[in-house]
Amino acid sequence: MMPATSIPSYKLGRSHSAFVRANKVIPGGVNSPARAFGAVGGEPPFIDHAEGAYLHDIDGNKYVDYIGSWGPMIFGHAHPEIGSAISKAMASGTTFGAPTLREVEIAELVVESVPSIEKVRFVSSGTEAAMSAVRVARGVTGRNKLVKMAGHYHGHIDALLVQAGSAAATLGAPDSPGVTPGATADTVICPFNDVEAVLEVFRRFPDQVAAVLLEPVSGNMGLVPPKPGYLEDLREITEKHGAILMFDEVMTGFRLALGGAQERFGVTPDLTALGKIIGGGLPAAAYGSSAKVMDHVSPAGPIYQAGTLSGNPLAMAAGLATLRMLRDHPPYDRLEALSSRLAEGLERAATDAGVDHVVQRVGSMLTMFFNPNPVCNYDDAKRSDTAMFGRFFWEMLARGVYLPCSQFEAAFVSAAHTVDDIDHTIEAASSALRAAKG
Ligand code: KE4
Repeated sequence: MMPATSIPSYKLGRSHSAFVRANKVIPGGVNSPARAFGAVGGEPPFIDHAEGAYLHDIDGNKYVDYIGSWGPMIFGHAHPEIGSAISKAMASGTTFGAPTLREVEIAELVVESVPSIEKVRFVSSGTEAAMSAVRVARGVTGRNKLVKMAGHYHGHIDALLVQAGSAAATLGAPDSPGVTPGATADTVICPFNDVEAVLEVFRRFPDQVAAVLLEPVSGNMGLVPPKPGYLEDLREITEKHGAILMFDEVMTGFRLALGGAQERFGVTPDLTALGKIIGGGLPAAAYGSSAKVMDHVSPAGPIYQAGTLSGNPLAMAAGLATLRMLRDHPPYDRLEALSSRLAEGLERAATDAGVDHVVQRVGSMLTMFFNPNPVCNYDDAKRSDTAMFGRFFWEMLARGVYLPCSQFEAAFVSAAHTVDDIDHTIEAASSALRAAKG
C-alpha cells in the first residue's frame, strides 16, 4: 500500500483506476519497470501532460519534475523550439527507410562535440547503442571478455544482465530468467572505483579482455562520481593491454558538458554510447568511436548492426534542435548553479532533521542517499536505508515534488527549473524528512 502522507488534498484516484486497467493488458501496468514504483511501494501517477519543469497527472496534481524522463529533458518538457522542429519534420513525412541530410547534420554535430567520436551510428535506444558498441569492441579486438561495473546499467542486454559477485572480480551469472549462462560467461564484474580489481582481471585473462565498460559517472546506483584518478587509471590500463575503454554516456552525454563526462573529466575513451538527450525526447541513441574503429561497422565493414527506425527523421529533428541549443546557448552554468543550490539545501534540510544522509552530485545529476557514509560503489549504495527513501519519496510526491522512484537512481535538474522550484523543493524536503523519519 502507498505509505501514509500528511497531505490530505493529495489523491491518485484516477491514476489508481488507470493502473488497474493497465495491469490487465501491460505487464506490471508499465512499459518499463523503472516506472512501476517497485522500489518505493504504491502505484505511479499517470501523467496527463507536462511543460517546462512540471508534470501534471490525471488527478490534477502538479509536480516539480526531477526525473526528466530519466535524463532526456535537459531543456524541460514541451520546449517550443524542439516542438516546432518535430512538427516541421512531421509535415515532410515520418520515416523513409532511406538516408536523409538531417542524419548527416546531427552526426556532424556529435563528431564536433564528443572528443572520442570521429564517426557515429544512430540507433533507437540506449540498450541498442551499448549492445552494438560491445559487439564492435569484441569484433575489432577479436577478444571475448568484457569488464562491467557492479551497479552500472547499460540497458537490457543479455551479456550485461549479470549479478555482481561478492569477490573483487567475479564472472557474471545471469541476473534474469531467459539469460543463458553462455550469454554472460565472458562478462566479468568489478566494483566501481576499484582499479586493483580491474588489474586483477587483466592478470587472470591476459590478451582476452575486449573492453572495460562503465558509466564514467554512475547514475544507475544513485549518483556515484569516479574517484580522482580512477578514469585516468582505466585509460592507462586499457591502453597498455590493447583493450577498448568504453564509456556508456547514455545518461551523462551532453548533460555533464556538451562533450559529456569525457569532456568534463578530460579522459577520452575509445568507444562511447549515447542516448536520452541526443533524441530530444524522441527515441534516438548512438554509438561512436574513431573512424578506424567505426569503419568496421556494416556496410563499411563486417560487423553487422542495423535498425528500421535508426536515424528516424522526427527523432533526428528533435535531437538536432536540442544539440544546437546546447552548443549555441549552453545551459551548463545555469544547471550548475541550480543543482548546487538544490544539493546544499537538501544537505541542510537532512542535517536539521537529524537524518543519516549523504548528498552526491556531478553537474545536474544528484542523489541524496540515506546513508551515513559516502557512497563509492554498489556495496556502499546497498547499505542505504531504502525504506526511509520510500517514505521520503512519497512525502515529497504529496508535496508536489517528483523525485526518481528509487534510491538507486539519479535526479536530474533541467534548464527549465527555476530558483523558486529549487527553493520549493528544499522547503518540501524539510517537512518531508521529518514526516518520513517518524
Ligand atoms: P534505454 O534502452 O532505456 O534507452 O537505455 C538504457 C541505458 C543505457 N545506459 C545507461 C547509462 C542508462 O542509464 C540507460 C537507461 N537508464 C534507465 C534509468 N536509469 C532508463 C529508465 C528505464 O529503464 O525506464
